[in-house]
Amino acid sequence: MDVKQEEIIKEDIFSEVIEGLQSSPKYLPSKLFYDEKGSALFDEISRLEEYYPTRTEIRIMKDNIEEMSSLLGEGTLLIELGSGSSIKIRLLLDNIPGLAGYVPVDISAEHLHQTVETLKSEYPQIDIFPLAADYTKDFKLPEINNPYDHKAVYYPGSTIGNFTPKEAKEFLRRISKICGDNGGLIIGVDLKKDKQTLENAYNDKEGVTAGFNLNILEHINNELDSNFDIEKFRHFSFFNDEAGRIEMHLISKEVQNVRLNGSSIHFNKGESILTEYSYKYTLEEFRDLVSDFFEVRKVWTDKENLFSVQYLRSPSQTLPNLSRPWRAKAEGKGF
Ligand code: AVI
Repeated sequence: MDVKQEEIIKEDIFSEVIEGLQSSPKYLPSKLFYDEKGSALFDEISRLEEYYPTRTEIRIMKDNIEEMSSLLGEGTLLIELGSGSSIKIRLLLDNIPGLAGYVPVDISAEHLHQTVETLKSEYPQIDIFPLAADYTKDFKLPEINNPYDHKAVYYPGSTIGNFTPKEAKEFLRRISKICGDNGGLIIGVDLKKDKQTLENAYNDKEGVTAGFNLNILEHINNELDSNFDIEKFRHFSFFNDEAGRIEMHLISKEVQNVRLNGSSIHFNKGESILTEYSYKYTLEEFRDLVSDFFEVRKVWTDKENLFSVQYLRSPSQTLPNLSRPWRAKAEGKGF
């Protein structure tokens, strides 16, 4: 991605910041969590005792990788949204037969570059077509000069839960277009469970999630002309039963005014900034959510039904491509 494109992505995000902080109630886009420090904090979260999703999803992937890979099948062009989920993507790269190529899509050009460099040295036989883009908006795939049979989008981590159901449907609509006929989606979906387990996962004892939440303000300070004092905010998160979601907020500890790009944002004591929703679904709720765009072909879960990995297919199926041009390419490379 060139410098200009990167600037456009930044400008888009920061106009969302200004809009969110001038709204009532206030909110911030959760993609702003992921600057360098925020990404490192998220890695830390994913190793916490209380945060069950990452390790459970990895367990489900490991236990079922053969079946997943054979369902995806030969000639797959694998597109990962939010690249570099390390162990998980490696399981797919290692196991999908005759993979036609891998397209990591990430909003951070720098993160993408690092991931691609590492993966290229580990998987010299796989063609990688990186795309720096904000996948929450419309995006176009890069030119793929490899023959392939079908596309499979990989969207792990239950990041779908960070969209509202309405946004999730809009996202699924766009992804189903990218998948096209014969395409599929492998998606991680966190499941509804007892409230205590859910709330513990977003209120860990060590305060890593609190630091992750507060870092969004530091990130804004680093990128915009603003003077948030993170000492004057506190982390608050809870499971909203009625809406079926975890909500993360930052609460202003006092009355204060914060400078933001030439204007002043006023906070009352106790006023909140909503920073994230994390929706949790039952399997039925999720099937309904996707039903306009995908059929749920297979659901894998762990023993305790904490998390699921699901294989969704575009409903309109065409006949398999019998000439299999991707195969010669894969075989030529000694797959
Ligand atoms: C990335 N996403 C799926 C995480 C979640 O669980 O919703 C982000 C997160 N927020 C707090 N902890 C983790």
